[in-house]
Amino acid sequence: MESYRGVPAWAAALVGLVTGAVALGVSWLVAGFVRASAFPVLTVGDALVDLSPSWLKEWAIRTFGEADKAVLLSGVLVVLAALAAGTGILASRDLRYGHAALAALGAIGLAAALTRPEAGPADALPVLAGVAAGMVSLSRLVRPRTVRRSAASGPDAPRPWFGLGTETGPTAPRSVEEAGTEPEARTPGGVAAPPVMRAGEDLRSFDRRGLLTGLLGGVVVAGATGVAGRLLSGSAEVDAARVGVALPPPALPARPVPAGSDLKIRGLSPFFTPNRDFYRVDTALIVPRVDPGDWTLKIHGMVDRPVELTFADLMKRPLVEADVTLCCVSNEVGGPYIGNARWLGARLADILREAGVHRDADMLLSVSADGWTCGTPADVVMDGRDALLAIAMNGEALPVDHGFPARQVVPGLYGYVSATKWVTEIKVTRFDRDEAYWTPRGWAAKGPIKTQSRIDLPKAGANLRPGRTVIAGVAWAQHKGVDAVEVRVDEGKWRQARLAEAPTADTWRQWVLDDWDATPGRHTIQVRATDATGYTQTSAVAPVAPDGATGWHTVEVTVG
Ligand SMILES: Nc1nc2c(c(=O)[nH]1)N[C@H]1C(S)=C(S)[C@@H](COP(=O)(O)O)O[C@H]1N2
Ligand SMILES: [Mo]
Repeated sequence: MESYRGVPAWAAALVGLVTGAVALGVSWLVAGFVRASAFPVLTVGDALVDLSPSWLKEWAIRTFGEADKAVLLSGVLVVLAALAAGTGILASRDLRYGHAALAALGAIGLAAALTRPEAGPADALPVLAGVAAGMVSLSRLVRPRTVRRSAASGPDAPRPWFGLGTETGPTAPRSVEEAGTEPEARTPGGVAAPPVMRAGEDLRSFDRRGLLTGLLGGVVVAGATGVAGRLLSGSAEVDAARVGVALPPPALPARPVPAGSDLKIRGLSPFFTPNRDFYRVDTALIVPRVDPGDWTLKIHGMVDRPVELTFADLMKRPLVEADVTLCCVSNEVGGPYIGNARWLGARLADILREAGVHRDADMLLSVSADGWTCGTPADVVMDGRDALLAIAMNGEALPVDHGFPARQVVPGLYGYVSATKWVTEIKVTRFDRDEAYWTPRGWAAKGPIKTQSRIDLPKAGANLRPGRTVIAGVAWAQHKGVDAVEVRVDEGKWRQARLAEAPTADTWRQWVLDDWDATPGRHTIQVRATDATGYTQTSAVAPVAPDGATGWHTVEVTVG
């Protein structure tokens, strides 16, 4: 095999990158037809999330917070870019090596696409189309060609060149050919021409203009397919459908929020968390876009009468409004993964009763449109609390990020065992027969929320002026209720904070201590809550896994 060392590595790498972009553009376009989340970058990212050990996931959440997905996807793209550049370099040696590299990448993509829990055979199409497009792009950009040489150029020899076009086309390597024979012709008016190749050298040369044209063509293909894919993925339609949802009035409005539930202190979490500020935790790299017109909820398993509800059915049911504070089991002590909202939805217990749940069933295994699963204790959902199949959040249809068109909300349980977003299925079953997504990954099968409290003010590390200083925060013990919050400074005496009102035991309560006299120096502020069962938060520090963190939130400040 002839060596093409003369092709600069940067050009070969560029060819590889553009080929990668063409492959991804075409595969994104096809994913637009099949299913947006079948896009290989996403399926590979999803597979990495599934394959990574719990400690790595926890580290990623701790380190990157809600940016963890963006970081993961950027990582996948950077690695892909490096592999694409390498593919270009291989292809500049021998096109077959390049094709083999693309096929190997395609195999990884196929494995990722077809092992997704929600995958069907059609999920192979975006990868196959992308690999095919990449191969075409690579063959067109790296094409060993036989160019007849004039006598001055030496013996006929096959030689490679980069670039699109045909031998007689506008980008054919005329300059190389002609340069070898009559360089003057390429130098009109005696102006210095770009460096020309000499006979013998041109064997290892490439055509810059052809390369540029080819690369531009590739970029245009990648861009056009990318845009078309975005339009096809249907996100615009779902957004429109969401805006078009006319929320029915609640049959059972929420308990009036007592005056004084929100102390309106600057820097303190407001009683209701606005939707745009509400934390988001899920395994979806791009959120499922579910058209309410196509949505159904199937209830099956250990029931007398399986049920299938449409969105219209759901909207016709008597809807209950409830204020519920949702929080995540992976919230560290003092962490941000908690928010309070007004939800509107149908009572899950009523729907389940209509289906006729068998006596020996104890688990509701809910499934979301992207295949994520969640196991909720049936007795908790049936015990009369406001366990909802929710369609609205703070007065608007659920935001897509928060589960549009429908999600579960169960007061008192961490989100991973209760709050399935984009829910499409509830299988009535038993904990000793079925396992939900997080259980084999090191998290407890059941996850009642632990009583907790957080200092919002002053912020950790704050520099404060001496004198009277407000200490304030939130405390929660969903479905039990918070009875007391105590604060201490520098391990001194615990002092009772003033508690704000709360409409029910299902929301957090704000608290404030507004007469701390801050003296110059460094100080440590701690908080602990007592719930309505009489339990006071333990000082023992437990990590978030397997069933939620414990310990007192502690904040250090400097006064000076
Ligand atoms: N479909 C789906 N629903 C899900 C999850 C998920 O990964 N996928 N994560 C759960 C977890 S761990 C939490 S804490 C809540 C968070 O809900 P939010 O993103 O609306 O705040 O959603 C729950 N519902
Ligand atoms: Mo969570």
